[in-house]
Amino acid sequence: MLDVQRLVVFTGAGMSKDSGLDTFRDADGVWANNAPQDYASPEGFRRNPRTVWQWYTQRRRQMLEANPNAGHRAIAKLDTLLPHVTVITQNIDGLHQRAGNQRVLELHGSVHRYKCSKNCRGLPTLTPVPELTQEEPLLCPYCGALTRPDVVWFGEMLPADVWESAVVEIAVCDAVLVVGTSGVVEPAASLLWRAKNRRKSLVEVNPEPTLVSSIADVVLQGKAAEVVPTLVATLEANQAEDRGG
Ligand code: BV8
Repeated sequence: MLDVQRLVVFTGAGMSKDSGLDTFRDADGVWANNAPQDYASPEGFRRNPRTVWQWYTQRRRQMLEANPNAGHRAIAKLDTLLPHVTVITQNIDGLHQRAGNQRVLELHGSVHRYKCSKNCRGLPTLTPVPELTQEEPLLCPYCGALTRPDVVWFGEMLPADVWESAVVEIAVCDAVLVVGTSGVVEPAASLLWRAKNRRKSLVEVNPEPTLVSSIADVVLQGKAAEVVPTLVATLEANQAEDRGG
């Protein structure tokens, strides 16, 4: 990462674990007690809109109460150290933005945005964010259909504009720092194989081996909140040394 000008930081749920938010596929993860098809699919929402609405409201409450951890803050610091940093995240918690990163691509949307479940205006009709006390899905102010979180559920396409931007950033970057993802979910993970095929340097930070480990040039085993700050501090020290001649 020393002579990197354009860096992509690709993150998953493990990035926010040190902020107290559960991952999905760890033993104590979200999917351990909640079937994804019931809570993170259009069919699940159609079957039980109230249940899915309340589940996301509860997660939104947790995400609002959580704070960016040292790993998020170190990634935000990269904005001041490198000319072009793009965070491509699968997370919906908004913690990278709260840490201060200027360019964040949310592949799977955001729990802090809501939209018409029928996308009645062609584009997602973003409606006002409901109160945390709202227990029933609000109705779309334009067509009367149920509203829902503006997140990407299983079987749904990723937002085309975000996806296209992510593909471009991977194509033009010098390196990818991959933090806290199992590399299981597609098409998000395919961006990492695109980077590999284009001979980009891949550095992975994760306490466990993952599908990504097999294509990473460097695997740093450890927690995001511990390893990423050390990595960024090393980069900063090397830059200072280079300036010092
Ligand atoms: C699509 C919603 C097609 C928001 C999420 C069979 C049937 C149907 C579909 C498929 C299928 N097979 C494949 C698919 C495609 C499917 C998919 O990939 N399934 C997987 C499970 C096999 N993908 C889709 O359905 C996608 N859409 O394909 O559409 C299509 C095409 C054309 C036209 C129409 C449709 C949509 C995928 C998005 C689903 N939405 N979330 C929400 O509620 O959050 S996915 C969910 O997984 C989250 O977004 C999450 O971020 C993402 C990826 O998981 P990770 O972030 O990697 O989290 P995970 O728990 O897995 O790993 C955490 C890691 O952190 C671990 O490695 C752990 O070791 C590490 N860790 C732990 N502690 C720390 C740490 N790291 C650092 N520090 C720590 N302290």
